[in-house]
Amino acid sequence: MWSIRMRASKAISHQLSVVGIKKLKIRKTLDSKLSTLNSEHISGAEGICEESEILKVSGEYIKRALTHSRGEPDKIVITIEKIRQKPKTISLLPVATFKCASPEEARKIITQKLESLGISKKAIDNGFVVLNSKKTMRGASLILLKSGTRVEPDKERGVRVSRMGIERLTEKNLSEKLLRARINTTTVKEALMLASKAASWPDVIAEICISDDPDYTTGYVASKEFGYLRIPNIKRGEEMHGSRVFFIRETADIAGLISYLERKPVIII
Ligand code: WAQ
Ligand code: MG
Repeated sequence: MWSIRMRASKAISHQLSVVGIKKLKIRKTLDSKLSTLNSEHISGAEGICEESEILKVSGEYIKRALTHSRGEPDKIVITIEKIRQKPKTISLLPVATFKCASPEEARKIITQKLESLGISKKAIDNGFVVLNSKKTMRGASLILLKSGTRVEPDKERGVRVSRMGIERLTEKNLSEKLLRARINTTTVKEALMLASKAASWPDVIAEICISDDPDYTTGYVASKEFGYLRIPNIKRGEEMHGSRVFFIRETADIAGLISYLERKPVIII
């Protein structure tokens, strides 16, 4: 088994003028610093596949990076890594779609769902600050469900859920099920897999997700209690912000949680 990850970004350093700096050498160092500090996330993807599928999957990821609605990247990084650890097997969360006409209604639905899990108003409000922030993260924020404290170590990057795959037969059944609901897209499948992996960790109580793609306005709230609940019109079209937030137990072992989300191979059966 192999883990494949893609990350596409665009430098925004040239928009910040480094006025007055004439010496080329200094300017070059500064530029390269700025380009890592000020690169905008365009898109990312992660999956697990067999060796025979590596070319196909990485080709699909590169195509996705090059045709993304968030814009044209100037850097695409593909990481292909052999997985030595035995994957853990988990199952998919059940899927349902809410009726929802606006972001305001979405917030009400989500708040009510999260409060029913014992997540505090403060934690929910802090979650929405991250979700509505104009600064898009590459990963997710971790929020303690009572105090509302943000605990991910890198607030610009967030925590990236990775290394999840799905058994062929399970994927086939899922596709058929999603097809009947007319939502058989890579976006839905990948989001459902991500949410299922995150929910499989005991300290993860719930997740909210809003896509950062300007043309994708359906988000979700997920938990092992109520499954994966899709919420149409969670944001207005054209908006470039979006994010993911995990609400975690106040007593969570944060390093253990991050290690599970980022490194532990998981196969959905
Ligand atoms: N791990 C953690 N956070 C991530 C990851 C990841 N692997 N991938 C994306 N994010 C965060 C990051 O902050 C992005 O800005 C944000 O989520 C949105 O990512 O059933 O497409 O890839 O129709 O734009 C929801 C599907 C689609 C709802 C979500 O997210 C449905 C989507 P995007
Ligand atoms: Mg996106």
